[in-house]
Amino acid sequence: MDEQNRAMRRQVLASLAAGGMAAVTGSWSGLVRAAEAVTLPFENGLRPLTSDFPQKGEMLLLRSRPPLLETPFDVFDEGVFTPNDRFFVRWHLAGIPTTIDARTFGVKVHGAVAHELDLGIADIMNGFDRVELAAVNQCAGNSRGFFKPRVAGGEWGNGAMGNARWTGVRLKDILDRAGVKAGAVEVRFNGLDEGVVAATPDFVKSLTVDHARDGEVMVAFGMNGQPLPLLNGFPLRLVVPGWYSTYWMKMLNDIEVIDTPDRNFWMAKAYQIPDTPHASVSPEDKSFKTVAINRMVPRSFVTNLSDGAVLDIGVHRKVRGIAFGGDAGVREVRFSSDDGATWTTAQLGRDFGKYSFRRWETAFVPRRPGRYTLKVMAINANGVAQPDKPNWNPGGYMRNVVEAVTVVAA
Ligand SMILES: Nc1nc2c(c(=O)[nH]1)N[C@H]1C(S)=C(S)[C@@H](COP(=O)(O)O)O[C@H]1N2
Ligand SMILES: [Mo]
Repeated sequence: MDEQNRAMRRQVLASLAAGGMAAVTGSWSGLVRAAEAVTLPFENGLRPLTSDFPQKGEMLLLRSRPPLLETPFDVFDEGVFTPNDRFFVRWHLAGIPTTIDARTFGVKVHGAVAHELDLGIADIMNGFDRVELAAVNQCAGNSRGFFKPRVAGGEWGNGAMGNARWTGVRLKDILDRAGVKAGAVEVRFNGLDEGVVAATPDFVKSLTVDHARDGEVMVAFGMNGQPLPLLNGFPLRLVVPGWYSTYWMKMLNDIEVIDTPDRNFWMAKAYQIPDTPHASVSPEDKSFKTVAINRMVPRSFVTNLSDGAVLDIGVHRKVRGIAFGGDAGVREVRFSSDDGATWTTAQLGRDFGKYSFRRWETAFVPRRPGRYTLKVMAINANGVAQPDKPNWNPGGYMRNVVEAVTVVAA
């Protein structure tokens, strides 16, 4: 990041700390104008494009209330950091505040602690060490639309993910100030959003005390050098590097240390995956052990070519894309131009840290006319590779497969 960017970031964050910046936006429940649409490559894949949501540019609309907005895939070709105004949005409950006053907003830390805390934004920004980390935020249901047989749930393409530089403070430091009592087992997080009918279970998520205190989990107020957009959790959100974003609580206003494991709906019933390799089962299988979804796995994508692209015979083509290692760095990205029969190692771009997207690039020269199936596979620092065959589970979680793009040389 250059000096000018740093200076801008300091200014923006300073004005947030001084309470000089409140997210005040209109409501977005009005009519969404859809001038154009995109068709994702699966059944019922037609998605209107909308620019009608506050602080958001053009996004694919899955649902408006509560909002589900997907990042158009070409955004991922533009760089490893996903711009805030194109970053995907996912909420479970329709009662989302449209105005937040940064001067009065506070986070409570309570439960099995020695001292309860009530921290304002300025307390968080000025009272603890600041940390910055690049990390991928990916919905557990990213790419669910590709599941065959189809499953219930938001039919995302591959754009329910994004990578940002998060600025904030360590959750560990906040918990240490409160003093976690011996015998505490988990830390539960809640945000300002709520259901519109009383029967809807409030969206709360928990991490073990050890995870919460690992020094990496962070309470973030900055995203790519700016305050968080309202729909991405202004003014504070949890960042849980390497874990699916269901744990990345937005509009975080409550941290409760608990001394029994959290059995609430969102931990014990929702977001359960089969306890099997790749969280995969066969659709006929009805009895399998489940666990709460947790660490991410490696993925990689071609970003500058899409299905059906026509290439010139004998002409050198750059093929590039993004990869991420999940809960570890990217060790290697492999590329194949013959449907996986032979592989070469792609060149990796700059390393922004093990939780970030990483650029990869390679060259490809189609020698004969015809169709070519290009494939890309990431292997992370723990040696975990993407599977050849897509996984399947009834929740449509953790979609993973070596991705393929079919191009034609003519
Ligand atoms: N308060 C709150 N935080 C939340 C959620 C929510 O519904 N409410 N959804 C979670 C899920 S499932 C996802 S995928 C991410 C989405 O983060 P984003 O909207 O910033 O992309 O937020 C997480 N944090
Ligand atoms: Mo999600």
